Amino acid sequence: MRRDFVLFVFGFYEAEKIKMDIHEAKFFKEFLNMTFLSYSNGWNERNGGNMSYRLSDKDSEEVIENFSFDRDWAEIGASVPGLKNEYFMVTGSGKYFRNTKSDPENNVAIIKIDDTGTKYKIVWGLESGGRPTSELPTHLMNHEVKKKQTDGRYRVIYHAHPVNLIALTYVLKQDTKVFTTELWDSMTECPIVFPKGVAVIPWMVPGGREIAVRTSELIKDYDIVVWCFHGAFVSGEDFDSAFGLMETVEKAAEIVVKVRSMGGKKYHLSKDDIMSLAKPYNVDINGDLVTDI
Ligand code: 2HA
Ligand code: ZN
Repeated sequence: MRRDFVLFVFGFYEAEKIKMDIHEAKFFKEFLNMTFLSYSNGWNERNGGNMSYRLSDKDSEEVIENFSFDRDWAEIGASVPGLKNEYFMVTGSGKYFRNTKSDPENNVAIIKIDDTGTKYKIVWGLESGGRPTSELPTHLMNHEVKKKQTDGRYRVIYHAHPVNLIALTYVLKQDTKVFTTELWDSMTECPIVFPKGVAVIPWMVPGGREIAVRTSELIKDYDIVVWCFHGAFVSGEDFDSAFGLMETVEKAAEIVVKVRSMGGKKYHLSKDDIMSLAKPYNVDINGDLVTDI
């Protein structure tokens, strides 16, 4: 009798422990903080940019009682079997990063992928209607690649329109080596923060499967892909690393813009200088990407 009572209380405690208002969940708060910070940095005008986070089992167990499963399944527009039954927090199509934090119910959603990896269902949010981001195919295809490649460590895909990086796509040769060398050679931290370099793809129509396929091919080897005349896609283990990468690349781009406005670089970090950072900082810098500029 006593033992039953203890088990009953313990069971009740366990049930209580997983019941959480979604607004209190760490991933939820971090997602909203990051979208607002990105907006505040001027990288997400109007409905520009989008973000997605793959929930861990612990995240979804904690907040599952906030979900409702009665909405219809919808087509993703891509096939991502490696993500079957996963939950994602995503920004809404046409919604503004400026508003996500103050009104998450109407600007973001949590979706569940079906067990074929071709459909999704909104289980939380977008209460006044709407769909997940127009870039959902790119987000999910990138997640599928990164989940597999990193054994599930990478959870964040983030797209923004950072000013200086976009500006550079009108001036620099639209080439992975040229961008990587220019940016590495603009601040010593750069080869350490993004040792794999920066991939560049020429202009393409956004929102479709074609750009999703091209980006997901490149995200295998690079954590950041620049979309010329448009913005950048970043992948990261968590919110801090994804945001930190965008922040560092954009700051490097700003330095390049300023230096060019002052007449251009008169001095450079040499390839040897760049490569000499690898050992003391224990990073694998891809020296093949350093080119003459
Ligand atoms: O969400 O940024 O690329 C609007 C966009 C599309
Ligand atoms: Zn965009």
